[in-house]
Amino acid sequence: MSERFETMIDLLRKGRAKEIQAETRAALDAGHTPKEILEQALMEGMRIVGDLFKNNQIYVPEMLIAARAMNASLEVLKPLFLAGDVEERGTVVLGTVKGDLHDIGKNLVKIMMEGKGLHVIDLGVDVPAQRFIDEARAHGARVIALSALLTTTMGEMQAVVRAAEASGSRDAFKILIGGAPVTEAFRQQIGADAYAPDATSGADAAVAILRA
Ligand code: B1M
Repeated sequence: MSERFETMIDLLRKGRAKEIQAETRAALDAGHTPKEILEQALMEGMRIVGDLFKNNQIYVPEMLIAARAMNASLEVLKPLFLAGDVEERGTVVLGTVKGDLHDIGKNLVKIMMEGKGLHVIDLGVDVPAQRFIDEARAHGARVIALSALLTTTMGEMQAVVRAAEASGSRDAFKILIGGAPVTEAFRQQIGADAYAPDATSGADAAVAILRA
């Protein structure tokens, strides 16, 4: 790994938002692509932060400041993932499910979807099942995209499938799910329509649904 990415991971771990922004710009100037910076510095850094937390070497406040630093770096990268004149391809309602406050993966999914010309209604975090259905109806969205990072909240994805069924509008939407604990087997188990392992394939899956 490059020395610069090691420095960025260290800054992420320490939650140094301003400094990591400057390093992000410096990495771009040095010729690193946004994708390399995202995957090799930011996501690798968050993986390390997660491992430190699991091993009780850091606690929630440190995870929180690392997340803030990641968001600061993403602010620099975001415009570079957005394409210029893309034709609008349809609307997606996106959010992190009820009980879950993790939003970095969701924010990445949003960036990648917008980069592919999708109009994204971002409902934020801790979103109750019925709200996804209400907002999708209100905005004429054909895709409901759900993120969950906790094994204790991924069950909420099934609550969204059930809410769509109960509202009599299950066929009006395709439900796309993703997040670290989520798998294709889980998708099948809860009767969602699509699963994506990362933000880019999440955006591709939504485009494919809206094109069909
Ligand atoms: Co939390 N946390 N956290 N946390 N946190 C994890 C997820 C954990 C794995 C850490 C660990 O123990 N190793 C663990 C979950 C264990 C489990 O359930 N199996 C955990 C825990 C336990 C908790 C708390 C319960 C801790 C506590 O309070 N005791 C608590 C829960 C709060 C709540 O949500 N109710 C908590 C809190 C927090 C913070 C608030 C401090 C902070 C989040 C801040 C924020 O998001 N604004 C935080 C953080 C930062 C993490 C880690 C370190 C990093 C998560 C992250 O942003 N990763 C995380 C450890 C880890 O992930 N290794 C951890 C980077 C991000 C780009 O990846 O979100 O996975 P990710 O997104 C990926 C894919 O999953 C996918 O695309 C992205 C890549 O391209 N993806 C989708 C995501 N959504 C998608 C949707 C799609 C498609 C793909 O389609 C719709």
